[in-house]
Amino acid sequence: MTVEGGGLAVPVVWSEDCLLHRPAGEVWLGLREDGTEVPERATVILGSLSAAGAPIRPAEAHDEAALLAVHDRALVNHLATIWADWEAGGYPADYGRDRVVPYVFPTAAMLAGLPLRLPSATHGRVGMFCYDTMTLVGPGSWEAIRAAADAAATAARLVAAGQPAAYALCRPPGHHAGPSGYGGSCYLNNAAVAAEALRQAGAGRVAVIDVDAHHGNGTQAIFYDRADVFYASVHVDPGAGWFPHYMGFAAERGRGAGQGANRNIPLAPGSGDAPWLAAVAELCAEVQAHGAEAIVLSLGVDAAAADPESPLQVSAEGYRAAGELIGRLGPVAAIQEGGYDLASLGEYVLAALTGVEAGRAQHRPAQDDGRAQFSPAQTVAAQTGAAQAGGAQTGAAQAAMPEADQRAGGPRASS
Ligand code: SP5
Ligand code: ZN
Repeated sequence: MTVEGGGLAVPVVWSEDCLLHRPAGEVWLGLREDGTEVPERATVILGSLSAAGAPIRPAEAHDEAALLAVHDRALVNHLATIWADWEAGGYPADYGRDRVVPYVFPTAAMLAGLPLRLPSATHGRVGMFCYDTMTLVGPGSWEAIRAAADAAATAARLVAAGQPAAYALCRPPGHHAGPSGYGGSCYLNNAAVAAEALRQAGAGRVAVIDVDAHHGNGTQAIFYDRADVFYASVHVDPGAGWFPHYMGFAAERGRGAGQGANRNIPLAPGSGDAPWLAAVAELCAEVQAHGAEAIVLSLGVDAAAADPESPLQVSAEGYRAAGELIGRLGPVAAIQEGGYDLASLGEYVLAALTGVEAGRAQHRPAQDDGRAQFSPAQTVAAQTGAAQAGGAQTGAAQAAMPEADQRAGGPRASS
């Protein structure tokens, strides 16, 4: 999987609409600051991958069903309509509030056992969906949120269609967005959309490996009760004082049918390549044992040494090595998450994808009959019987792929 001249062959799925989201800051500890989740992040990454020769593919429009597979309708409707409501309510023009920010949160402590009601006031309603003050909505936000999810679904489709790996340059990021709420600079969960798309395309079991510096609480929440999607994350220890503060602990191992299908490895602030790569290797071993047939890589590069949002100290070579370990597991849909140091962002993403590509070249599927894109990683899954179930689903999914193409080319559901 190399291009002439040795460049990066992994397709990069992209939409210019991802630049339309301009949060214009974040409110942190009561003060509005510039914020680090800026449009330039995407242009820097795109420039780096383009210069490396990667093919750029347009994000294909998907209908609402792709979003509703992992999110409540109430959240999707809120995100699709809140800016129009905010503007119609005169908040920007009459009150100087140029972005949507919540101020009241219906926490368990506030509700005290009473049922959650939808507030009549627009400014009262925001806190029902947005769980922090750092995740602002403005005029182009919904178009970008939607484009990022489309890019993720497109990357999953490319992988289901036989690409060894594909990368979605998603912005805004997604792994902090849960079934019914958003925060942490994330709105809809792009990685979850990709994982669900891979399941529906015939992968019997999928794993999300999350190497963003922060715990992906949203992705964990979406799949916490499910055995078919394993969530695995290495991140800075929330117990040491880091976002998202309330989850990401090692004791969180899944629930009900999903018991054992969730794995968190929190690291001490200051951790560098050695402990971080050891954690990635451990996550890979667990993903393999789970029998995942396809991998979603939540590729945040904010564990970079120079990143302003995290105290981890991982090098670009560390990210390359992680990508290689992950690429060996099976087909990879990589989804951009965080990463905020504009000077090194492009180098880190390129390093990670270069590693993924190298790992994919080393991958030897358990059974290679020339048609099955999805097959369980190694023999562990075969022992559990997952191999046969996955193989049977794969054939049907590939037969159905032209239909999926037609749907992807259809109009977006209007908001
Ligand atoms: C996707 C992702 O990486 N989201 C990161 C969310 C964590 N943001 C925490 C922000 C804390 C405030 N940052 C202040 C930086 C110094 N002004
Ligand atoms: Zn992050």
